[in-house]
Formats: sequence, C-alpha cells, structure tokens
Amino acid sequence: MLASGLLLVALLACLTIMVLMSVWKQRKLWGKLPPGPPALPFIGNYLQLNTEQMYNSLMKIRECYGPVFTVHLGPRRVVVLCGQEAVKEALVDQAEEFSGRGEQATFDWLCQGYGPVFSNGERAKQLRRFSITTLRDFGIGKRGIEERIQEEAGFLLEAFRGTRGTFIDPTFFLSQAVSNVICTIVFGDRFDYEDKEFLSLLGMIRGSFQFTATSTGQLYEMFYSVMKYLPGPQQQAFKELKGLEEFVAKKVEQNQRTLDPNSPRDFIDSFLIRMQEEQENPNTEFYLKNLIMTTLNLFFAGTETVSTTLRYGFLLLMKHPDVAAKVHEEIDRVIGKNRQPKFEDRAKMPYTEAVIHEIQRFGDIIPMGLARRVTKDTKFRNFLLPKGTEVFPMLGSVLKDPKFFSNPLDFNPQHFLDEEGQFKKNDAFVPFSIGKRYCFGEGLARMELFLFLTTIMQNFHFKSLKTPQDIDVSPKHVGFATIPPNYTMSFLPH
Ligand code: D3G
Repeated sequence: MLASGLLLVALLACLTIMVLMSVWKQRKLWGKLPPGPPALPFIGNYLQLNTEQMYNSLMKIRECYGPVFTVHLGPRRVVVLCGQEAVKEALVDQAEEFSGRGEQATFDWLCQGYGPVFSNGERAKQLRRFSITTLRDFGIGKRGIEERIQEEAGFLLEAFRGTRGTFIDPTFFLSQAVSNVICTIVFGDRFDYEDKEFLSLLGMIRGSFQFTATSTGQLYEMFYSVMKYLPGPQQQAFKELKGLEEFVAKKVEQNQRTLDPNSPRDFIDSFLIRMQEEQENPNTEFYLKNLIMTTLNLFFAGTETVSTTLRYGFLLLMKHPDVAAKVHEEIDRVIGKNRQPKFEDRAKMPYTEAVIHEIQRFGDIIPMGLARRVTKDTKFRNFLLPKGTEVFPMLGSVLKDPKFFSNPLDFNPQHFLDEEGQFKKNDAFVPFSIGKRYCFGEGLARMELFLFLTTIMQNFHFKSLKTPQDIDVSPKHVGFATIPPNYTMSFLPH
C-alpha cells in the first residue's frame, strides 16, 4: 500500500516535472521569437489587421517592431521578413532551414499538401525535381518552347487584329495566349480561342486567383478552419478550383487510355510512365493524386501570373507613353518589321529589358510571397524560430526597398538602367522569390514576357480611353495576389 502510494507520488512528480520542462522549453523559444504586437487567443492580431490591405497592415506593424517581426493571423503564428536584407539572409543564406512551405488556405483547400507548390519534405523535393526535368525535356530552356511561344504570339496578333481597333478588355486574350504555352506542354495541345471550355477554365483560374486578393480571401487565410464550412465568396472559389481539378482528372483519364510508354506526348504521359516505373516502390510520390495536383499547379501558375503581369504592363505603358515610344523605337531599330522577335534579341535591347523588369517590380504580383516554413529549429539573427514556424517573405517590400531603388513607388525603367543606358541588374529584383523554393517557371515566364510583349508592340500601338494623367494604375485588390484595375484598350496598327 505504502509502496504503491510512493510510486504514484513519484510518477506524478515526474509527470509534473516533464510538463514544466516542456512549458519552460516552449517559453524559452517563444521568448526568442521576433517581437510583435500582443495577440489574443484564436483571433490573434486580427484587430490590428485590415484584410482589405494585408500588405499595408503588415508594413505598419514593421514601423513599430522592425523588419523581422511576429504576427498572429488569427491562430496562425507567422514571422514576417521585410526588405532585401532580411529576406535574402533567410531565404538564401539559410536556404535549407527556410525551404519549407507555409499555408495558402484557399489553394490548400484543393491541394491538401499534394503537388510541388504547396507541399513539404520529400514530396516537394521529388515533384519539383521531376517537374523541372520534364519541362526541360519538353523544350523549356531550349529552342522548342521559343518556337511555340512565337507561334502563339502569332495567334494572339490575329486575335487583336480581329478587334479592328475597338476598345476591348485584353484579359482573356492574354490568358488564352499565355495559357496555351503551358497547355501544349502539360496537355500536349493548345486550345482554340473560340473554345468555350477553355474560356470557362480560364474563368475559374482567374476567379479563384482574384479571390485570394480580396478581403474575404485574406480573412479566409486567418479563419479557414471555420469559414470553409460557411457560405460566402470562398465557396465560389472552391467551386472554381474543383472545376479545374475535374478537368485535369478528365485529361489524365484520356491519356491513361491512350498511353504509349515509349513515346510520351506531354507532361501527363511522362508522369504516368514514372508512376509505372515506381509501382513497386512503397515510398513513391508518383501516384494519381500528385499527378493531378502537379498538372494543376503548372496549368494554374503557368497561366495566371504571366498574363496578369502583361495586363498590368499594357496599362502602365498607356500611362507612360514616353516609355512605350522608347520600346517601339528599340524594337524598330533592333528587330525591324520583317521578322518575329527572338529571345536572343533581348541582349541588344536593354531598354525593353528594363521596362519588363520594371513592370514586374511595380506590378508586384505576389506581394507577400508564397509562405515558407522553417524545416527545423532555426537561429535567425538573434531569434529562435521553432521548427514549423511559418514565414512570410514580403517580396513587395524587397521590390520596393528604398535602399535599392531611387523612387520605389514610381514606375520608372531607369531603375534598371545605368548612365550609358545599359541594363543594370538589381539584387532586390525578386518577383520569382529566391532560395530553394524560388519559382521554377521563371525561365519560361521570362521568355513569354519578352516574346509576347515585343511581338505585340512590334505590330500595335496601345490606345486608352483616358489621357495618361487620368489613368489610375493603383491595383484593384492586394492580398495574396495583386490584381490590376480593369480597363479597356484599343490595338492600332503600328
Ligand atoms: C495556384 C493554384 C494552384 N497552383 C498554383 C497556384 C499559384 C498561384 C501563384 C503561384 O502558384 C506562384 N507561381
């Protein structure tokens, strides 16, 4: 009796010590997190954050707490990194530690941690690697894809000619052309611009992307655990994302039925072949769910970011006719009118190159980056981030870092030019992010931006309904994405 009583006391004492030690350890770690505003349970710092302007809200907190701070987006504890120095120090100098993926609640609702973009660990590594090699096999970084973009730019010219100088919203033309490049790779074929299914898919991509930029989209980032069950605009975004998944699943089935393992026709075929090769591997990441989500990631990311950038670019060029005139001059001088632009021309076109960089810098399409996560307990500066802590690399604060750009809030291609008018690199140019998880579509995106922009401007002048002074280039929404304002324009022969 006495012995068992003693044992119980000893056990309880042990348990208490263990709990205390664990709390103490956590405390110690918490104590070393970057500073930040005090947070309430569950709602976190909700009261200090304006979901209509998350980026600006976080920049306001930075004024108080410095470039590295901790904030609670509802129950999510996030370490925010601002400015070129902090972002580079984390993502590049401590690349391995900061290589995990954080949450993107809207896209996570669909992806559930599958596919290369919103996954972690071995899965992310395997799928990223496979995607990069397979994209290369299908011509990215080689002549193959350049010819495909040139051909598609030709179709786009035809479509713009067909508008006969009337005022139109260029959004869908641009997404169709841009999307067709990645569609050729992942689905083996382009879509006709008249194709209703294609337009409906692009509507789903655009709709769900826009949702992430809205106030509800940002509220959803904080309270998704509840909001996913409630009615509201998030349900429409889910419907659109589901629609995309169903389309990809249908494409995969078609490919499965007609697969020739000896000659892959597209990215889906290559993945199916890899699935067969790894059938016996119990740890394989090559199975249907990852095939669907990988294809969806490429299709989505390969469509919306580049077409949104071009859409912003056209508006900026109408706001700044002097800049447009210099691009026209350079195109006329270097390429002329009798041949299609090629990617090589870029080396002889510093002004155009600077303009494209400035469009990407000013456009700031993903202002808070894709969230990262530390893969282990991480010492950063004088702080300790416990394994799994989410990190926001504020790409917008790098693209607008006053230490790197003379007038960061102005659109000015001189930001990327030296005194001789030569192109000047800038370490704060990070629209594709940096470090281990930087955008692996960067090469493709850059080639598309250059070839589409130069081919269109070789053939057309842009005309706006408004005078340049009256054009407002401030974004319609800023959230996960930056969405440029709606506008119409006319394409006049150049
Ligand atoms: C969204 C949904 C599915 N797959 C990728 C995305 C996405 C949006 C922006 C980026 O990826 C970064 N390129």
